[in-house]
Amino acid sequence: MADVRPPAPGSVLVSDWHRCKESKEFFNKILHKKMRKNFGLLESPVMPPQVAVDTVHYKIFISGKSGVGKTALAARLAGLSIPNLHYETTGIETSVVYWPVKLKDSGRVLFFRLQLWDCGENALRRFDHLLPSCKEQVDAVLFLFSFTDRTSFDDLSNQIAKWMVPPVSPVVKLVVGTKFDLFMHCDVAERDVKLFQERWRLPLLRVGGEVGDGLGDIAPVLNCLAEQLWHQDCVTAGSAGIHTQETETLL
Ligand SMILES: Nc1nc2c(ncn2[C@@H]2O[C@H](COP(=O)(O)OP(=O)(O)OP(=O)(O)O)[C@@H](O)[C@H]2O)c(=O)[nH]1
Ligand SMILES: [Mg+2]
Repeated sequence: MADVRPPAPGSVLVSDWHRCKESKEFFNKILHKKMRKNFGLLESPVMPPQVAVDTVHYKIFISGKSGVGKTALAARLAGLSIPNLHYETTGIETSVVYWPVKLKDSGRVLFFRLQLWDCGENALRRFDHLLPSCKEQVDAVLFLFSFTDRTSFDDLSNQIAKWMVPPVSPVVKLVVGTKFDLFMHCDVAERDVKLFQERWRLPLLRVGGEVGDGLGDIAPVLNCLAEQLWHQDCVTAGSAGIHTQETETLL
């Protein structure tokens, strides 16, 4: 099946829902003393029984050359601090991020459970068995480049093209430019980013800087990812009303 075209931003989910008062009771479940709660593999947010919320599960692979900021992005999305030094990831590390969203059409609230797969680029090259397990049943790929490393940007097309070859089943593709805070060392011109976007027509987000204690800096990435994933599932299921993960409903 061909890849699903990304929906227009804000057309599937309520944008900036984390800023609405009514979302507080849901976002409070992923926070503890204003910091992000860390969820182990078997843990999940618990809502009171009268507020039953379904959880939908996805596997996300973070791709990009060594030092581009894959581990840092996984930490940022999970609300953890980012190590200042580059410690090469020696294998696969997974982390779980929960993110509540509100569907625009039905007003239904869902928890997205995103399992992030971060694999060190040098480990991927060294051990042939790692990439197949990262790719297995993956729902989305985040293609990373660094604004301070031109070669990481130039290599993007190559990376994306590899995921376009059939029989790869449809996966959501998102491009993330890291180290946007290091503008003094910026090596990728805005003009080139525009040309890239015109060619690939993929959502492109920019991240950088210290991890803030609010949700504001990660909300654009997580909302964009959740929106694409939900849309892809609806299109794959053949009808916006029938969702493939309906059977996993947790009541
Ligand atoms: N200023 C700034 N530094 C960043 C950012 N993202 C990552 N870094 C730094 O870049 C370095 C490398 O980041 P990592 O996340 O470890 O790189 P990686 O892609 O996981 O690399 P491998 O595990 O070797 O494949 C670290 O020193 C981070 O602190 C960012 O957005 N801004
Ligand atoms: Mg790493």
